Amino acid sequence: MTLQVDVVTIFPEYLAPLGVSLLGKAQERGLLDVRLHDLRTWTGDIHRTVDDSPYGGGPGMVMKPEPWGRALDAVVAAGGPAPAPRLLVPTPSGRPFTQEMALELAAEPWLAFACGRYEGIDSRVLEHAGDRMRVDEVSLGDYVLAGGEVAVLVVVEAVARLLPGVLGNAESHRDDSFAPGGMEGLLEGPVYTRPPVWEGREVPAVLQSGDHKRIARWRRDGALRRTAQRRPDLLAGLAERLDDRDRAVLEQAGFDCPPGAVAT
Ligand code: 6GU
Repeated sequence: MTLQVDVVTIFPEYLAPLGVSLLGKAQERGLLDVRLHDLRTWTGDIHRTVDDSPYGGGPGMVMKPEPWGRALDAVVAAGGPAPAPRLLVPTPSGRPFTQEMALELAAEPWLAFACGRYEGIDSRVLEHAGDRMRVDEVSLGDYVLAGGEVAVLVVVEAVARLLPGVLGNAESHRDDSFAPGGMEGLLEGPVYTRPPVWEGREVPAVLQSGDHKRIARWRRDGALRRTAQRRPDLLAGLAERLDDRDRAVLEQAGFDCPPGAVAT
C-alpha cells in the first residue's frame, strides 16, 4: 500500500527534503507518493496574489480563499472516485501533533496538507473543506514558525517511518519513547557504542556484562530519571504503572514520586 501525500504551498522547494534519506527511499520503493503543488497555480491575477489584509484590522496578511478553494478542488478531483483525503493544516493554533496522531495518520491511504503563511488562511476555506473531508489543524508545539512547510516535513517524516517496510528491523520503532507498549511513555535513556573508553569516559560496565535482565533494569532506571528531570508531566501520567523499584530509583535520584493509584 502506498500513502499518497499532497502538499499545497507557495514554497514547494521548501519540501525538497522529502526526497532525501528515509523518505526518499520510501518514495523510490513506492511506499510513499509525495505530490507538491504551488498554490499560485490557482491564482487569477497577473500578480498571482495569495494574500490580503485581515477584516477587522490588525497586523500581517491573511491568505485569500479563492486560490485555496480551487487548489483543494483540484487535489480532490485528481483522486478520481477515491474518497477525499484527510486534510491537515499546520498552525500554531492547532491541536498538538502527537505520536498517537502519527499512528492514526499512518493508517490512512491519502493525506493532504495546506501550508499557510502570513497570519493564516481565511477560515471559510477550512469550514468549506470540512463539508467533504476530515480537517485537522495541528501544531508542533508552543512556538511560532513562519509557515506550515517545516511542520509538513515533521508530520510526514513521523508518519512515513511508521509505514510497513519503511524502517528496517535495525531501526524498528517498537522502542520509541512515545510508542504504546515500547518505552511505555518514558523518554529513552542514554545510549553508547564502541570504543569502551573514549576521552577517558567509560561505557557503563553493566552494558558490557551480557546480563540482559540487569541491562533492562538499568535502562529503565535511566529512562525514569531522565523523564523525571526533563518531562515530569509524562511521569505524572504514568503513576499507576510505576512499581516499588521504579519509585525507589526516583526517590533516590531526588525526585518526588507521583502518587500511585488509590485503592477504593
Ligand atoms: Cl504547525 N505552524 C506554524 N506556522 N507554526 C507553528 C506550528 C505550525 N507549530 C508550532 N508553531
